[in-house]
Amino acid sequence: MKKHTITAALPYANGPLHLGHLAGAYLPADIYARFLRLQGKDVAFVCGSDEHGAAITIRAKKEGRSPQEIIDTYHFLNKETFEKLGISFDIYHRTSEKLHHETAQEFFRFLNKKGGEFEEKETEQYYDEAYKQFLADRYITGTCPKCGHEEAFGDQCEKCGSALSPTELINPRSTMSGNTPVLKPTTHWYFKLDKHGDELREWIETGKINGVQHHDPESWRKHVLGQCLSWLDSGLQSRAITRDLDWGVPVPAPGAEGKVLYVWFDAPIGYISATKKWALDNGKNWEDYWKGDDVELIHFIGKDNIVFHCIVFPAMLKAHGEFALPVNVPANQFLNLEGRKFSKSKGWVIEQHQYLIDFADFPNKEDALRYALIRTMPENKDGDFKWDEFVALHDNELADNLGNFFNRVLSFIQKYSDGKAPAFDTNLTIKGATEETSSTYSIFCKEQLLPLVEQLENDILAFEFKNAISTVLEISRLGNAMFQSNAPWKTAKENPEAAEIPAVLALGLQIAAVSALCIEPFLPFIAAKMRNFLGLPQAVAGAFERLKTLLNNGEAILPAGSVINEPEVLFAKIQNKKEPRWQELIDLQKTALAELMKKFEEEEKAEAKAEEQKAKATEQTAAKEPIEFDDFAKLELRVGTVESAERIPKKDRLLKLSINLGSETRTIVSGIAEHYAPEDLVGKQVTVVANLKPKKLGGFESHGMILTAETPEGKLFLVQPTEGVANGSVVK
Ligand code: B3M
Ligand code: ZN
Repeated sequence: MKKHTITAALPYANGPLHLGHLAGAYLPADIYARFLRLQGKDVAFVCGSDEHGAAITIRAKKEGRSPQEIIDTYHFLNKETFEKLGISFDIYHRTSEKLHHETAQEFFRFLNKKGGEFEEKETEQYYDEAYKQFLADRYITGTCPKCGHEEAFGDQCEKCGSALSPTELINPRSTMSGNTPVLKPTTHWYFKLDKHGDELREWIETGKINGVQHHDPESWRKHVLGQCLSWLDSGLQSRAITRDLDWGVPVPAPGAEGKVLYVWFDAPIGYISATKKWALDNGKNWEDYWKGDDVELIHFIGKDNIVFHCIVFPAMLKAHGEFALPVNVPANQFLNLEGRKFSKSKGWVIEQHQYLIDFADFPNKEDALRYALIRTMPENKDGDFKWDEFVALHDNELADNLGNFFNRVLSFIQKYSDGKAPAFDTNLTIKGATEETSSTYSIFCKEQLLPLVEQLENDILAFEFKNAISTVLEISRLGNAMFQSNAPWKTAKENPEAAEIPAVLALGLQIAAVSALCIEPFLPFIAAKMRNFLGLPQAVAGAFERLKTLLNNGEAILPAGSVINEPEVLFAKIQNKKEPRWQELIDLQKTALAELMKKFEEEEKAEAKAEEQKAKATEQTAAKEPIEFDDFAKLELRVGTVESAERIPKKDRLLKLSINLGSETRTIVSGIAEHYAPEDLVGKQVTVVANLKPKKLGGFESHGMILTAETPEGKLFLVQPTEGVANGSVVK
């Protein structure tokens, strides 16, 4: 039997996670894992904390705590929050565990011994003499050579996004001591990634491994393939996989004292050690989930981790030789918050644990969030989380569609069927979703419900979760429409004994039970509630396959006589006049963000202005190249008098001037509106460049320009003759 190994990126245990992380990797992975379990598949869904690397030590230093304290805090916070949100990991492991250290060291030892995969190289790296320590890339800041940003890191400039190496930084500084670091030689192990370039290309482009079909490359997301190919095209190079650091997995090799494995070498091995621990605790064999042809490995990640999961880790697995490669890496793009990138440092963020605190007594808070995130999931392009949309999705789709349908069916069962699943005439024809369509119960199940259920299955297996959840809502919409066209409440008034009534109720109940099961991978909390109301046990492995069989045979999920519970409202609307506090809660969130946004806009304006002034100052001081007299003589400068001046609507900087040049009057558009009022200009003499080619400015043709002197602060003054001279006089 196939083994499905599903991994979700191991988050650094250096802080709480936000909604972008949830929508990016954990929620899609959870939907997929839950669905596969419903299909009865053998699944290992593994994750855990990434507890090494500079992300942790920097945070520790900043807070004056030990790395151990940091990882303990955030490992448990993240683990609990995932549980509360229903992310159904089979294990949430930690890379600080002994088992992980051993697993990563064993992997390293194996490749080191194998030969041909690693090389030792001596290079010069930055060293902080005060701290007697080599500096990880993140410990060095300096000026970005690409954009001039003064706080760029040794591995990346966060302003312009360029990938950097520490020696490219201008004015490098150590974040430890603040001093300029010195270059010192050190030896490291490098993984010869380039050696695997051709195999990786074959695997990515054709989905084949050594000529044998492994997966269908068409099933991979375009943006993932695109990133992989651009990496391969730019040529692979060997990569250092060790670091001079005292936090991490010690390098198991002679002469490697004081060195640890690079965090991106040990972290993906964390998937393997997590599987080992889970297997150990559950009487399984971990190798079944990682080695051999029966393994279906899938990595759920955000797009910033693509290269490590599609190039580096597969190359490591391939180099080792015994491991299976992923059959897909359905990386998501990024989620924004109200149109802006999440930024923890700026406070533009909704942390997942904070959401649970803020909405503590909001009913269905977990599923309301899951639903909004699934509907805006950044599968193929960036998504946007907006509070107004959160409300609309909850009220208009969950409450009005799914909740309303479910409630309707269950209240009718109470009212017209004594709280029990009705017995009915299976040969009876009832109306379908429209007045014009009609069928028997079993035909409806087979021809209307089953195709939707199969559609849902295809969508999930193709990692199209947004489409998949729409299909579930399509099922309840169908149920609502079927009820509406049959109108059993009307029939009950006209003919309470009509055989259509139990038949319609039975079909409604069937659709309600189908939606309860189909919604489970997405909204597990509400699914559990729905099953409780229906008196169904919680969904078990293989329930989905059983559902398909029942629908195909036109059999009822709830046989006649099954006791159905009194319904309660599944989703209380947020926009609800009688209970305004939910909307108030949302408004609080919106106000906080709006205030932040205002602050950002002001800061950005001030920044732009400062930059403009800086640019001007450089322009002022920069001397221009010497020119020949002939160059100057090409200018025709003349004195003129401003006869009229007016503002140009919507052009704050421009004035339209009429200037008398003696023999003619010209229209000149000038950028001095912020320095002179129109009325102050009329009658003034100015110096005009009279032989400039006409140019369109602010919607008017400008025939020349007037000369001004600009101070370093950016103020403009007219250049005028001190005494009145005849208009048209030549300036030389
Ligand atoms: N910890 C980076 C991240 O959290 C890294 C992922 C490791 S997955 C093996 O985005
Ligand atoms: Zn930059």
